[in-house]
Amino acid sequence: MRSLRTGLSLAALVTGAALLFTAPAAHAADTPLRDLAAAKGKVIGTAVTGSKLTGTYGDLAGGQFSSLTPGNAMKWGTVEPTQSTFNWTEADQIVAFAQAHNQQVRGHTLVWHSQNPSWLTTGTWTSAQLSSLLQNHISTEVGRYKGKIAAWDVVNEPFNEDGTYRSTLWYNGLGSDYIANALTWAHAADPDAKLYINDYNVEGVNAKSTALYNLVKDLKSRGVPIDGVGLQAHLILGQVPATLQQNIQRFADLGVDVAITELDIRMALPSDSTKLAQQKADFKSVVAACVAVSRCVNVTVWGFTDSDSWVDSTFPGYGAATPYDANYAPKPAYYGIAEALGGTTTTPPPTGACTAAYSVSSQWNTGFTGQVTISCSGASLSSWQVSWTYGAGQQITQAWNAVCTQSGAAVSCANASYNGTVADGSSVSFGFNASWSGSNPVPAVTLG
Ligand code: 9MR
Repeated sequence: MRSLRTGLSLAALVTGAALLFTAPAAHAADTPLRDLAAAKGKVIGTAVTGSKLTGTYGDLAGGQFSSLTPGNAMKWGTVEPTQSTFNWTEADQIVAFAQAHNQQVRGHTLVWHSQNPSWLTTGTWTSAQLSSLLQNHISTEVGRYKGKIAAWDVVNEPFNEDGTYRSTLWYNGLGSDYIANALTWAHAADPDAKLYINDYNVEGVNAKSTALYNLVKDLKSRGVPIDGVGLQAHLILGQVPATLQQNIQRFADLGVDVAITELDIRMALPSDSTKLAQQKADFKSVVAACVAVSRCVNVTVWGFTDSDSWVDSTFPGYGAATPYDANYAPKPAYYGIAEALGGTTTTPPPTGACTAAYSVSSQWNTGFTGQVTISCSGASLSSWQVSWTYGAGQQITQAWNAVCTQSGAAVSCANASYNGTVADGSSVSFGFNASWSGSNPVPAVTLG
């Protein structure tokens, strides 16, 4: 590392940048998803985190979506961390935000095996006590938000993959009728709310979705208040079940609504333009399947930005599962949703960009060390070449991590054998030493 001999601070050294191709800026002119959905008679939702509902996150959550689902704020462990001590702060905040933005709220979730308070899960309860705890919980929470919740995920994830009932606090303590009772208690507390059973891996026709189908059929025949099924749709890139629409239709034919409640489509990281294009096709086909069935009423994404997704921490090496990137730029997936909702994309979907930035990192009386960084976002490169023209007689004397040639004032640097690949979301740098005299202006660089 060379020291600075001129007394110039690093901050005073200038940086030049050249764009290979640029992504269109924000698509303010595009019709919001919520308006497209409304024109199709659908609701489009997102899970949200209450503390983030300001700034760009708030603008997008309020402007693009017609329904909000609290990602965690209404779960039992959140609202009653200590028995009889309630914390409704985040839930209230999300409901107020939704009302201010003319949005529905999907309540999530009343009866689950996960995210329960420890006082509940570690306690020893008789069946009668457990039943009464559950009834009180449902009456209290549903009652608090009576008239403000369009739909409740009353029961969450009751089944195993083979269609048997999951062994949980509720099933083990109360038998399978905990489901019918929970629905009945919720209906008593808010007769206008639509009541759902919600599960994952029930998107296609399979043993688990068939168990859900049989349960709904049985509940309907017994007069239990069940209005809909939630298909969570935590999907993997390229694996939208071929039977999705058929499955939605069979529930609709039973006489219940269907909602896609937690849609995300994860990919192995890093993302690249091929994967993002596949993800667009996948989002589009899921939304299109819902659009095709009139009783499919809502598609909700489980977080709308890659910066607010459960995927990355739960599935190491996977991510990029939502329609907006971590900087709130719409990804191709966003346009897949828009197109399935009948939107015509007036601005082309962003193709991403790779850029090259030239900087001088140290300079002394006769020479300097420079660096060029090639960065890709929403795009990738398998080889690269960066060129520029020096304006004041500078002369490259040595380069590393690139093969550089200089002819007169024209410099051209190509990747070395080992660093031609620049993956989406990553960068590659090379460096050089050069001589200068008089002045050392920063050239414009071209990446090609
Ligand atoms: O998004 C939720 C995440 O923040 C929590 O850590 C996680 C804990 O299980 O729950 C996530 O939401 C889940 C939802 O409530 C039910 N279906 C699966 C979702 C993803 O885990």
